[in-house]
Amino acid sequence: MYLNKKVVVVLPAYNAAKTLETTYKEIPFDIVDEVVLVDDASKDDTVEVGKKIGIQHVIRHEKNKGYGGNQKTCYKKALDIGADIVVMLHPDYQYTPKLITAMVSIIGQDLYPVVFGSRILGKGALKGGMPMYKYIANRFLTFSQNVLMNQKLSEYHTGYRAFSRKVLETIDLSKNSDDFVFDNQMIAQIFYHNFDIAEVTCPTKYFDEASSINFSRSVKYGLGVLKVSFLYFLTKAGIYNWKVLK
Ligand SMILES: Nc1nc2c(ncn2[C@@H]2O[C@H](COP(=O)(O)OP(=O)(O)O)[C@@H](O)[C@H]2O)c(=O)[nH]1
Ligand SMILES: [Mg+2]
Repeated sequence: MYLNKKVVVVLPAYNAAKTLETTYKEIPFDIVDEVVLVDDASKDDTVEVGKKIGIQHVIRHEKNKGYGGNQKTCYKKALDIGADIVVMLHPDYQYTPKLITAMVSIIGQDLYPVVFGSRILGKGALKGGMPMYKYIANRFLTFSQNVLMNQKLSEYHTGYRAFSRKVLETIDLSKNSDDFVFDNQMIAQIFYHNFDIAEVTCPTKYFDEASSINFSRSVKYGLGVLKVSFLYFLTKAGIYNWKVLK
């Protein structure tokens, strides 16, 4: 609990057996109440590891739904078990769980309803080994998105995010893609409903288990996020009515 608010960490997992325990052990259980692991039909023993280390809620998709589909299950479960603050953390140990305390405190003190762990604030990304093409793409996409959405985030692509219950109850995640672009649609919905997003600097690590997305999937993702920002721009300008935002 943090200031009487229930804190739930959700772990959207796909083939995370090797890194799950290390990630889980670093979660600050002095403030985190419960953990939800959603396994998206992994080919390894993610579920067995999750149960062995004592994660309270382990859910398995029988069929692979994708990263967005996985998160839909995560947030639904977190709200069902009464979360007031939800932190989404990748179980691939790319982002340190030690930052959860800082992120939760920003929401818990009612400063901001959403907090992102940013790899781009500061110099963490390249130092942590982010491939140069991903870094350049991130910077280019972020610049374009800030212009189109009239916002000022340091990046739109981090996998480390915390939300207040109110935000998750306000936006309609069921309309979003089941693929990676889900994350970006969620940001567009958050801004559309006039919630602000805070950012904290987050160290990041790139190693084999922490990064599996290849070049062609990255390109598909890049085009997808530009489309999201463009539809957001058109909807805000009253030229188009993008139902996902509403
Ligand atoms: N549910 C689901 N998650 C996936 C799939 N492929 C990758 N992921 C997850 O998506 C997240 C981001 O992928 P990752 O390879 O770490 O990308 P990177 O860290 O941005 O290079 C990780 O938490 C992966 O476990 C998939 O097919 N289904
Ligand atoms: Mg990763």
